[in-house]
Parts: sequence; C-alpha cells; structure tokens
Amino acid sequence: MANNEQTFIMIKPDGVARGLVGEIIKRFEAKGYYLRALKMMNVPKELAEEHYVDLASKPFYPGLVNYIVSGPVVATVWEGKGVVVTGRKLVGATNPLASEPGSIRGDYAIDVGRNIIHGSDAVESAKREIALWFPDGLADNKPSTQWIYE
Ligand code: 3AN
Repeated sequence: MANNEQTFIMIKPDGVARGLVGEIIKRFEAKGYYLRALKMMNVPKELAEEHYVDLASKPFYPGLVNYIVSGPVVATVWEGKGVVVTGRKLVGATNPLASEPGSIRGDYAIDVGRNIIHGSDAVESAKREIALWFPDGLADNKPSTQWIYE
C-alpha cells in the first residue's frame, strides 16, 4: 500500500459555519496523515454539479447542490497509507445518525443533508475529485514521514 495515496476531503458549508475546520483538520493530522493541499472557496454551481454528477438522478440532488454552494467550503487533499478507506472511517457513515461516535459525523452531525464533510469513496474517485477541485495541481511538497512509517 502506497504511503503517498491521496484523498479529497471537503469541509462543507455547515462544517465551516459551525467552526469545525480546526477540529476536522486536527483529527486527520493527529492520525498521521499529511495535509497536502488546502483552500477555502465559494463553490461555483457547475463545480458542485460535477462533483456530485453520480447522484444527478437522485431526488435530493438539487438540494445537495444548493447546500454546497450556500457558503464557503474548505477543500483539502490528504496523503498517507490507506488514507481513502481510513479517511472514510474518520468521516463516518453518510447518515450521521448511523455514524459511530468517535467519527466526525458521529460526533458533530445529525442530518444526512447537513453532514459537514465529504470524503472520497475510492482511490479512483479521489483522483477525479482532486483534479476537479485543484485543476492547477498541488504545490511541490515532500512530507517528512520517518515518525509515521517504519
Ligand atoms: P458520502 O458523502 O458518505 O460518500 P454519498 O456519496 O452517498 O455519501 O452522498 C453524497 C452526499 O449526498 C452526502 N454526503 C449527503 O450530503 C448527500 N446525501 C446522500 N443521501 C442523501 C439523502 N438521502 N438526503 C439528502 N442528502 C443526501
């Protein structure tokens, strides 16, 4: 498993508005993952639609897009061994009422339509999402990881 696997994690408008940015970043950092890119931004509607294109036929899609464009988000890329799958565990199940306590959604959210954070669900979708949200690429950066990996 590669130490430089990457995932896309987005703190959604409710997570930003509720002041949970630091808490969320802290959890990923404390685990040992490396913050590879970060930006706060208002989301163009076309970007929100493209990000959730797989859900375009769902009845909640228009509301989901409106939610994502309703205020600034914090878009991040995290790097490390198993970061896609383990990042999803840190995030918790889609429906926060089903998310385990100890996960981000389990600790901080109630409603599926206000679940504060997005995490890529597979390495391939992470690649697609990172290219979509960071079209200019990521800054050159080589984390020092001797205290994380043997
Ligand atoms: P996840 O974000 O856990 O990967 P997906 O990809 O099934 O889950 O759903 C993407 C987003 O769509 C969720 N984070 C949530 O904001 C929204 N969503 C999913 N299911 C519903 C639903 N039944 N009602 C409202 N919003 C939903």
